[in-house]
Amino acid sequence: MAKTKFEYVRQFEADDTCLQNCWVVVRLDGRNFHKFANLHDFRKPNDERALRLMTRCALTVMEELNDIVIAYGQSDEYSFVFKKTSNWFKRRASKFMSHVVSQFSSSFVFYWKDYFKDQALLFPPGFDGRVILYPSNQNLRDYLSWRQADCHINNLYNTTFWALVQQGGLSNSEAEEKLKGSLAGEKNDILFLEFNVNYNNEPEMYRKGTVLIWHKVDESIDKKIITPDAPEGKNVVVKRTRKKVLPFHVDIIGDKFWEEHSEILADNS
Ligand code: DGT
Ligand code: MG
Ligand code: MG
Ligand code: MG
Ligand code: MG
Repeated sequence: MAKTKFEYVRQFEADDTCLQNCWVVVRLDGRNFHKFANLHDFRKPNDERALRLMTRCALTVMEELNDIVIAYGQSDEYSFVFKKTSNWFKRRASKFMSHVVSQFSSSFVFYWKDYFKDQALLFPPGFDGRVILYPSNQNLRDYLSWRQADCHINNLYNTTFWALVQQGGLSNSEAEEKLKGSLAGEKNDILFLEFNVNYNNEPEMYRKGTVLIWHKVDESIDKKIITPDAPEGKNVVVKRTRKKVLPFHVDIIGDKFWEEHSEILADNS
């Protein structure tokens, strides 16, 4: 096609190619979810439906988009890690971010009723997104550790706060005052001594968040085949391995997870 005099406008597009050899992380976060959670009657401190819906959306993102090796989510956020060698959309940051956020957002609306049943979605939710590059495996691990530590700190606080309010009869501001400056051990003690709750027995999904990784799974499928001795066809069971995204609620701060899944950081796929 002949060039027009308008073509030059393309040169105004900024180059946002992500630096080579870096992990590309896209983190999204629900916009104003404090209000969203209240208006949609989210259970406190954790709404299982909301967390499972978030994970359903993240799973869709990993399956629909290319090159995501691991995702981690908690509260109203999810982080997606594209492999170092990804050349998807020529590594353009805006492509990574916009595809992740739009796929996630549309999935959130699409799958809402599977998790919230009769609870109507009252307005269209939004998510922000950002791209962060990490040049070393240690940087990436520290990033994910940071998010999981954030999950732990917030969840311990929220679990204690809502125990004081819902079971202890304190007002929100009284509970806030009581927890001001308290250490983790003190919150554990309040839960155990006042409410007979052992924090370590709280659901792992709440305490650890959710990690999504690819797993090889063996599948058996029924297939009709035609052979010389069965020209009309016969049913056989065919076994095959397939890669599938699976959720885990495990510690990703220590070495164990990374040793058991050493292929994630190897990035030679
Ligand atoms: P932002 O991200 O600056 O637009 O504002 P927010 O309000 O989304 O703040 P953020 O992302 O720092 O905090 C997440 C909010 O989402 C937090 O206020 C509580 C709410 N939320 C997330 N998960 C749950 C849940 O399972 N249950 C309830 N009740 N609330 C939740
Ligand atoms: Mg925020
Ligand atoms: Mg938010
Ligand atoms: Mg958040
Ligand atoms: Mg197009």
